[in-house]
Amino acid sequence: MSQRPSRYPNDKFTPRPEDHFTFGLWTVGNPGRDPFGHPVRAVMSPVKIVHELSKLGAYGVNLHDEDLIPFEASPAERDKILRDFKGALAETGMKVPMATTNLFSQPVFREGAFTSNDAQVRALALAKTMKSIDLGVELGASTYVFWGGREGVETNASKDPRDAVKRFREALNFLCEYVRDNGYNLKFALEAKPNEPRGDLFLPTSGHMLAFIYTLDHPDMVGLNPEVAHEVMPGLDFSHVVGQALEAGKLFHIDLNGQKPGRYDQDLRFASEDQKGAFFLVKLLEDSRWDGMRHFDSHAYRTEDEQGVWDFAYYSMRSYLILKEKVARFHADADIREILATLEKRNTAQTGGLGPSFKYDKKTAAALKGFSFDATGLAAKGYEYERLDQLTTEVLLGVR
Ligand code: GCO
Ligand code: MN
Ligand code: MN
Repeated sequence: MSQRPSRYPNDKFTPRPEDHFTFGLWTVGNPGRDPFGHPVRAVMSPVKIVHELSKLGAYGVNLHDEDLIPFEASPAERDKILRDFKGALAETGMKVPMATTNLFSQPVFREGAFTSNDAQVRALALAKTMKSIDLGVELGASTYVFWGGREGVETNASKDPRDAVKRFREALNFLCEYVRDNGYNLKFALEAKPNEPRGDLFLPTSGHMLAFIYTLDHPDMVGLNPEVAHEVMPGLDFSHVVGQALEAGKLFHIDLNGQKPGRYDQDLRFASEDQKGAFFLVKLLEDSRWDGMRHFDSHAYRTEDEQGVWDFAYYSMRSYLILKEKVARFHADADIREILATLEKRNTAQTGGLGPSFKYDKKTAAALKGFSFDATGLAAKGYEYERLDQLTTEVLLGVR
């Protein structure tokens, strides 16, 4: 890690490589193009991005094949780019924990990649992904993300959604075999999104993806890469999404950013929106001791120049660390602990000598059916969640 810019404070929220923060090359490299306007920032080379992020305390970068190697690059160009990039990694100690394929930018994928109605396009998507997997593995990646940007429709007249699911399954089964056959140490992480850039995308939420995973030939190799924005767009609670993924042992990767519900994918700086939601997310990741990368998939406002991009990156990491400290405060707060202890007493309460958890046998079933419950007494006592939430809010607002 080289010299941290003096613009940023050196305090307990200063990011360090051991915090395992990563950024996509495409995130800080985003030149500020949108559907209505041209780029507002110069294109930055991957080598420069690696050096700058290293100064800010990041652990590594993640990439699509085309973020590093242009689609039309000759073998000689590819070798040179790869040599320079590896040089920057070696110089800074930065890692590439995750790689993925761009199956959405090239016009040939306008109708889909793995789910395209054209079998030659599906073949091209497989070939491009295998080459991109080789590249990722060469750079040390152990997670491979699948985001189906063009795997969707504008009109259901064009495709039977059952065929889309079948084709996507066939592609993933094929690619799992490819990884096994080559002896790669690589797991797949599926990223859902409800819409954009297609009118509707197949397998639109992490819940859909999770159910789909268990229909694959090698479900153990495949997990999830949920993104804050993609689940907040349709109004879901992201912590519930991540909680289910964690509980199933399927949180293989995560895309952190900020988003207002019901809008296009805003890709805002992490914790710049819905700080309470971000707090509960950090709490979940930290409480579960999840050991994955804290990856940011977001970009700086289009209003920003290059300095604004580094501010965006630095503050993404800083906000995570501030929220992590708030989580520690939450756990240490005596009043919060008291409410949680009372809750835990209720959680372990016995019912006629049975409980607190229930496993079926005939005797237990008969005992529960015959027990005389005091439903009125049970209903009478409140849960103190107004106070619990206010205390949490006060921790977040900095007065506790
Ligand atoms: C998006 C997605 C992408 C993917 C990326 C990696 O909405 O554009 O979030 O940024 O995460 O392609 O697979
Ligand atoms: Mn996104
Ligand atoms: Mn993403």
